[in-house]
Amino acid sequence: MSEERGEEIQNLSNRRFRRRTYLGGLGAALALPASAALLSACNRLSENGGTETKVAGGGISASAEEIIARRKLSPDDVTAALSTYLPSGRLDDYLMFASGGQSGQVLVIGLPSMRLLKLIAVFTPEPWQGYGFSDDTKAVLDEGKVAGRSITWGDTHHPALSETDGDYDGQWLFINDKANSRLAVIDLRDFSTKQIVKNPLLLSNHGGTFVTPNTEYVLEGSQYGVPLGWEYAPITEYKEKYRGMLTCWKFDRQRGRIIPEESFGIEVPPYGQDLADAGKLVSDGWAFWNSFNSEMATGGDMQGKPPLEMGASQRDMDYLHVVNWKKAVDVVKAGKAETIKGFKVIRIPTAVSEGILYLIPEPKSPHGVDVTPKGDYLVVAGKLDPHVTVYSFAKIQQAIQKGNYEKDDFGIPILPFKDCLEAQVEVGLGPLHTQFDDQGYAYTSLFLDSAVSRWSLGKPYRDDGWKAIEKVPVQYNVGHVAAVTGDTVKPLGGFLVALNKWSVDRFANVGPLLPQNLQLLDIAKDHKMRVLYDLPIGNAEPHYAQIIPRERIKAFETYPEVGWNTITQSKDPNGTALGKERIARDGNKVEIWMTSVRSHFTPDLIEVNQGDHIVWHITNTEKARDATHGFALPLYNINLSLEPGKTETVSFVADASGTFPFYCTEFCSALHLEMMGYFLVKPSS
Ligand code: K7E
Ligand code: CUA
Repeated sequence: MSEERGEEIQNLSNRRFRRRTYLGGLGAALALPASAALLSACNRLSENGGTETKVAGGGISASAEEIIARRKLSPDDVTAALSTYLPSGRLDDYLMFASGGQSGQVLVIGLPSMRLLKLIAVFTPEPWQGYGFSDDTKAVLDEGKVAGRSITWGDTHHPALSETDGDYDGQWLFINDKANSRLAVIDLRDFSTKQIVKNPLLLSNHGGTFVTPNTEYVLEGSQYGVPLGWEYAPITEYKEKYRGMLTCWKFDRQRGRIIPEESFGIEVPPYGQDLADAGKLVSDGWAFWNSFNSEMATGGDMQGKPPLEMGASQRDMDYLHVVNWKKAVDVVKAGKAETIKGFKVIRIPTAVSEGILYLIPEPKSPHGVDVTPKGDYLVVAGKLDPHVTVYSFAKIQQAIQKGNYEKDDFGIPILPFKDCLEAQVEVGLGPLHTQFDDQGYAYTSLFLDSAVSRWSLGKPYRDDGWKAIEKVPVQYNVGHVAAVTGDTVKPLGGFLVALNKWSVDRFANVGPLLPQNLQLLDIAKDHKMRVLYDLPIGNAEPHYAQIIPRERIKAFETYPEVGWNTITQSKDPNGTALGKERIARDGNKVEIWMTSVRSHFTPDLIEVNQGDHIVWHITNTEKARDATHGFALPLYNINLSLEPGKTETVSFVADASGTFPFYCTEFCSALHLEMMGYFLVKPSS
């Protein structure tokens, strides 16, 4: 923009500002509890010429106080804005990976700005990334087929960043699909999905994905019991035939893949296993799952039985499942697992006799279980109990040693509740999930109260003991909360995000299906908690999220070499250098090695015969950051994303004759519109 033109716009906007009524400015603002520093800053600004401030270049712009007055901002609003605003070009300090709920995706959000940076396609085809259009990404989605059927969505709940020594290392991300009991592996070098695994014995999961402290295993717990392998069984045989399963998926960091052959499940009763967490430090080697239907209710509301949710809430206690996964690994290695439909499973009697599985009563219908940063306590939040219940890992171990326990109907030891209990803290109504900070505080979401509770952990975290400190309302009905590295051995505190289920009146009316509301909270130690920012999510319901310092992510800026295969993360044999483009025919197979570079595809004219099998490789030979091209082919439903260096292959039968202009879908250059070509398919008769 020229200086002259800039000044013109500046003057125009000044005229507009002058026409507005000044609303009383700081006088009004001062009456409210105010940040003195902010107000004096505002005052300093306004001393510089009353309500208007000179800006460089001679123009006049609105003063901070004028904007505050015009926009009717309270001092709290202003400090909130100052806490989250990022000038253009400045980077967020943290990245939040949030589940994308029913979209089957993962959302990447910058903090503190709360800007959406990316959607990572996982269980759902996604055109911008060309995900589910190229041969390789179709193959990833096909790994998620269930009994041969393509599933075109996922219900993602719990993202898990890979960990080293119990802390996020920024290398991998895992996420579950609750709807079909699947897991995905995302490589954070390029933020894209590399693998989907289908649990061969289950149809729903929930307590996953959670990783062990060095990402040896990715844990996945079933939710709704089925006969393992989900074959038909009458509901009257629920107790005999239906089961849950806790699956330990082996992750091979070198290969960047889950290895199903080295993975296994632990059979458990059909108690409706829920959320989970892996032990760490002192509790490394153990994992914990809640359950909410130890009643084994099966519904039948139209057959004169209590509705399922009532049946599932009859007892005062459900069971926390305490699992020694390290011992389970040894038991599988010793050949003591059975194989069901090709998958290794430790049966309940073996799990009991080997000391792998214990139960502890926990208050009615719990939801979250979260391990404290030192691995020494487990925090269980019961939806129908206003307390969080804190178990001591040391006491659990003592109770196991002591050995005089009752057993459930399946012969599983039940450790006495009182023997394992450390504390109960009344935090409020409907506690669900808990995170931690660097001050020895815990933060629990309160679904029914629509609030977040801050409470203090007892020793060795804080001397003030186990007690509730304060509550801050959120809008509304919070599910999970996520604090910066808030479930690791080194929580950093500072910020917390409340992932709210309902937004009701927070946003402009966009019809009966409302966005979710992700709220950023300031949880710094020196003042009360406060809500800073509302981020509407308008494409699905996020559940859990994890927040990692930005600098721990070492993603590629462009692919390392031209001709890169993003699934193998190595050179693609069909990567094509400039000048090496060609078209080869072998019978009715036509193979094309194409390049893209600003602003052309080579070749840009391709003629084939109707019925030919086309194998089309495209290499983006660009080396400049952000020089992405797209590739769209009409009728054939093809859209690729070609980031700098990437090679993609798409295969199809040219079964429709016609004249097909293909083109670049990214506005990549001044001659972007000219970046096209013709694919001519000559009719066979
Ligand atoms: Cu509470 Cu699936 Cu973690 Cu939703 S779950 S909130
Ligand atoms: Cu390449 Cu537009």
